[in-house]
Amino acid sequence: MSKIATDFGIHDALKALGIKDVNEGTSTGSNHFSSGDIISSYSPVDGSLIAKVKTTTKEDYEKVMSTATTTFKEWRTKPAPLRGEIVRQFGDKLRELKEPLGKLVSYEMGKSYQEGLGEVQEMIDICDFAVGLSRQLHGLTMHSERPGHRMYEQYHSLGVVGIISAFNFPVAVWAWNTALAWICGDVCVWKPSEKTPLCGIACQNIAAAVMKANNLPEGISCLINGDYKIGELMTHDKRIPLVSATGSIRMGKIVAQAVAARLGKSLLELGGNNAIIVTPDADLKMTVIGAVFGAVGTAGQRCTSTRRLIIHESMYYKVKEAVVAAYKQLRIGNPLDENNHVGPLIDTDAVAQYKMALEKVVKEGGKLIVEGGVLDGAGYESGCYVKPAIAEAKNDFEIVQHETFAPVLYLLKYSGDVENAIAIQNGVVQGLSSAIMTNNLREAEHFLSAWGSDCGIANVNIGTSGAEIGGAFGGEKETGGGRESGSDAWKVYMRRQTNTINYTTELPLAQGIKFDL
Ligand code: UN1
Repeated sequence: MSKIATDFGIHDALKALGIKDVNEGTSTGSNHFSSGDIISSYSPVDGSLIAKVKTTTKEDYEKVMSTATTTFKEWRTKPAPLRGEIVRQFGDKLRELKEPLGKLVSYEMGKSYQEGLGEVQEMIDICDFAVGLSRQLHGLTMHSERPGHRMYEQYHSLGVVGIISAFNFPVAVWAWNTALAWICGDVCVWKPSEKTPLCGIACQNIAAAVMKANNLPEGISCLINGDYKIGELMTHDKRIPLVSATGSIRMGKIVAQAVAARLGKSLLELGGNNAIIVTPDADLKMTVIGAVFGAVGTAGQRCTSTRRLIIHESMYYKVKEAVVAAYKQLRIGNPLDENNHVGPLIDTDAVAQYKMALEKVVKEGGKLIVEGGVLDGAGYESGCYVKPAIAEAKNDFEIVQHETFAPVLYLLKYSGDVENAIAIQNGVVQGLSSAIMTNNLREAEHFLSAWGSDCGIANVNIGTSGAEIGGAFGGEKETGGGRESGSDAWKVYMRRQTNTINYTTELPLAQGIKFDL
């Protein structure tokens, strides 16, 4: 174990979460079986090996799916509030294990410990939400056009839900899906990112303990591990009516096509290219906090990260100076050390992407005003630490149109009315999150109107990242159109059935059609 791991209590955290040196990467029911190759999980914090995970083979996958489909038949018969009680207990376990799990998230993924804790809090919040929802899976009743007829709709459990999640939110995004799926009576098969397999094992261990304590099969929550090939088995599998996938647009297009080819449902939460519009009526202090947290939080690796600042020309120099000054205060280093603001990128491939983005923006005519660069030397041995960078650019640069998962912020200038800023903001293929900083009611309402932001999330006087679980989360255009988490996102995890009941002795036909025998 490395010095950082020892100093920051990683060993105890792993122990509390039931992580061994080599972990079973596949789990269902009371059996644990994995016979595939081993994934070694290295921490981007210090480059050291944390533990190993056995991957899932095709044969293992078949065993998982047969357990999941059998378990579904049992789980769907439990009353929804009882399923909610299981989710409540799961949330309680997360409260108990918040610190070790937050620490593992921070050490395996690289986000700050505070953000690791925040991620676990997001899991707890969705559990609370799901518990209440377990008594509210309402359908509507309608008036029938025929006398003596009753019409209503109900929501039934859907089946096995496949979850593919990304490294950047290695535990919360699974929980958004799984807490809702469970109360809906579905069982889940989860493929976490191969970059954060231990977070997956930790969550599975927690879920398994709750199931065991309630004499329920662990198969309600199934885990498979491996690369995209194991994900592909799910996308092509007719036994999985819904695949919920979070990740890049490239991945989403592959998943969507495979699932659509078998007429399954997919819930996609893909890339963003999020902007904050800064109008002449913006509060400068709030703008700086929102923009800097949005751009450098999670080292720019959130799908909601702020990538573009669209600033009115009258404010441009003031905002630029303030943001550049704030970047000078940023401390980059070990994310478990709470004095640091920015941790490492996930791996050296991500560092290469970051370097390429900086080269490209200059090549396209942009200007780096906070240079960035890769850090080396003491504390930066993993090679994954980079300095957040800022470039002045134009919206139509190819690199600005592209989502680079790194702390690179583009400053764009607009003139005239807020419509011009909105046109720039909407002028990308992605449509996840957006924000406007203004104290002007007309501008704010314009931004929120049907001819305003085209994103799934539009905020006023708040940055682009850090959504609460109570709202539906997701975006439009190439972000994929899916909605997870709050509001009525639960409906995608259920199948809707319309029921019409005739309590007369006649059989009148709808639309007044006559058919006399
Ligand atoms: C993601 O980056 O995939 O709104 C999810 C946020 C977080 C979730 C981000 N609540 O930034």
